Amino acid sequence: MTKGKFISLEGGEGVGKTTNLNFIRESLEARGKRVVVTREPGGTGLGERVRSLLLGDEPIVAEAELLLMFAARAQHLRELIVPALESGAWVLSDRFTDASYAYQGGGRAVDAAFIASLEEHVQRGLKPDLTLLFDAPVAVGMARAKNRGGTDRFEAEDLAFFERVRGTYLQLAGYFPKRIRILDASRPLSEVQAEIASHLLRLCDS
Ligand code: Z5A
Repeated sequence: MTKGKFISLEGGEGVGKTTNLNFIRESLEARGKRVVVTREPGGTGLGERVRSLLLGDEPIVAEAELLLMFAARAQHLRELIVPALESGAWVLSDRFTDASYAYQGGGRAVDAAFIASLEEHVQRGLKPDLTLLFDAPVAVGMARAKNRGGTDRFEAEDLAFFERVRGTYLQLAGYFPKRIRILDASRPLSEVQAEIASHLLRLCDS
């Protein structure tokens, strides 16, 4: 039984997850919540090392990529997420398992049943209380990300890959409409943040 709440931020590249993470942290802290901010892949010493492998240049086959994501996630859950939730903190994660369905499942065509079995064994029923899905046309996210410079192994993928990722995220939101809230991230930041605030208010009051 956990005491804190678990929020994940999802979406394609450049849609504003990292930008809004700070806004969410400040909003929750203003309401007296203790907040732990983390990310996937990453969040622990091991997870950050796995992240370097995953974002590096070395070719990685799709199944190995998925297993590395879940290896980092297993460590992340036991070392950071579960203890933080049990201590009453709110955990904000820049990406979580929906990204595995979207990128490895949708993007790289790994069987969703394989992902679901890893999810079941690694998470033992733990899922985010709220997932904010930042959605924007792929070209919008790509243009924003380009301004930042540098290209990792995922960012080197083509438009069709990111269209499949986006399509899978939207499909997941259709399957889990209570947990996953779609935000139109192509709007000005102030409008996106007003909508985030209303979702947070609802979660704080629940
Ligand atoms: N991955 C995976 O394959 N499987 C998994 O299971 C997991 C992850 C967990 C690392 O993710 C990679 O791991 C990711 C998927 C894979 N690869 N990709 N692509 P990451 O989250 O670290 O990297 P990212 O997705 O590339 O994040 P990002 O490009 O940094 O995007 P972002 O955080 O969503 O965007 P941002 O940095 O907040 O914003 C980008 C720019 O847009 C910035 O200049 C902002 O000021 C600007 N911005 C943001 N919002 C707005 C609005 N509303 N208007 C105008 N400008 C805005």
